[in-house]
Amino acid sequence: MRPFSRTTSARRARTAAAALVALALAAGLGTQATASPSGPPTVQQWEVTGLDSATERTALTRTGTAIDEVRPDSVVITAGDADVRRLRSLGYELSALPGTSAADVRPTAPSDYHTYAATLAEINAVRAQYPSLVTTRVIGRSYQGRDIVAVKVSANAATDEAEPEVLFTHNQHAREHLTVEMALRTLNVLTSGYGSNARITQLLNSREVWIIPSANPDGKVYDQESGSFRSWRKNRQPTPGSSLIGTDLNRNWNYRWGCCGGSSSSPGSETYRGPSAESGTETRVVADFVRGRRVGGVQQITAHIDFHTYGELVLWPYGYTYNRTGPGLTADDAAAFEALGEEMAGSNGYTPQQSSDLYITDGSINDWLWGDQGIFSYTFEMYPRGASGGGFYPPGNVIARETARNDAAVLLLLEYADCVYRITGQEDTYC
Ligand code: LU0
Ligand code: CA
Ligand code: ZN
Repeated sequence: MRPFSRTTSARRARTAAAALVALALAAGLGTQATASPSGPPTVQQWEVTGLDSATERTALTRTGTAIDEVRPDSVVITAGDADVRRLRSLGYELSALPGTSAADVRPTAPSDYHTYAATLAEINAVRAQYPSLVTTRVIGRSYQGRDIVAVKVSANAATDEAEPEVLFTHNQHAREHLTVEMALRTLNVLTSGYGSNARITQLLNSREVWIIPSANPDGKVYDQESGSFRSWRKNRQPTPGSSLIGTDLNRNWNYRWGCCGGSSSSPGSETYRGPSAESGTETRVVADFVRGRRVGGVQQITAHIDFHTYGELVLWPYGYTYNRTGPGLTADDAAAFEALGEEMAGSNGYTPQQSSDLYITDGSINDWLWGDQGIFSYTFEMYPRGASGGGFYPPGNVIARETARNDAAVLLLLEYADCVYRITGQEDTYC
């Protein structure tokens, strides 16, 4: 039960205002639509109080709002002035979180994180140092023409050997820069460990690892390289027939796309799903790459993590339904997802849960990779746990610690990649 009656009245107000949601959607809620008549738009984080269940959080996302953080009785969102007015008119109660505007996060300098160019330079340097372990492939180009790179790490990397493959994707969301640092960390840990660490040596002798350090380079550059961060989430692709820019790549995948109220049809929304599945240039590039890893009709990639920030969570599918099982996701599959998810979370101290325990999402990468490709696909929401740790922009001095924190989980995933069902003792049935 909810402790305060004011939240009950807030809920009643929201119910009474439900018809206004359609209006809000038509208007296109989103941080780019925040021009204020009284001055320049202020985008910052707000706490929305009186929400304590996944269904209530999903109701909020149906207004086109992206949730940054889930708290026991509230959520945190990023919003501009117009968003705040609109949500208040719908009956939501919002209070500003001090220290979360773009000006406030300037102490976290954009230069604390690798730029996209610096990311590619580091990858090339590692490849030059370990030519037998590392190859790179430009799998396609972003909307604005930047290279989308997949880095392969394996013994005899230049040869496509018959070994289980593991995929790590990063930076679907532009402002989640810590995830790019995570990609570089994994690349460095694996290459430097080969030949010196017996476990890593054995894993690279028997697995092929693909790292896509940035699935959204245009968004990353836009967010990072203007001098201060812009809190940008989506890609930078204009929507046809609209002046608005950006598709939420993690609502654009082609599995139950737009099915279930877990994304927005409004181009201005932070969770805009795009005009069609895989309409996002970058979604299409990564999806084509994954489809290309089918050899003789068999998908070579068996396991995957999509890195995001923030919340310190390990999440698994489905996101489009609250149900634990669904079409193509049996009770045995769910048990394996949960067991491996919990073991990885045990190694990094994150909270393990089904993705929809937060709120419904549809068109997410996890749902497509599992539902369409049969890949055990997780999302890691990295550091921090909450806005007070810096939200999307934690200080640069936490990068080393918070990426190293996932080393063990990365190795666990590689270890189980030959047969994830081994974790529940069902290898004889499924592998
Ligand atoms: O896409 C998202 O909304 C993710 C969470 C889902 C994978 C369930 N959260 S994020 O956008 O804050 N990284
Ligand atoms: Ca190999
Ligand atoms: Zn994200």
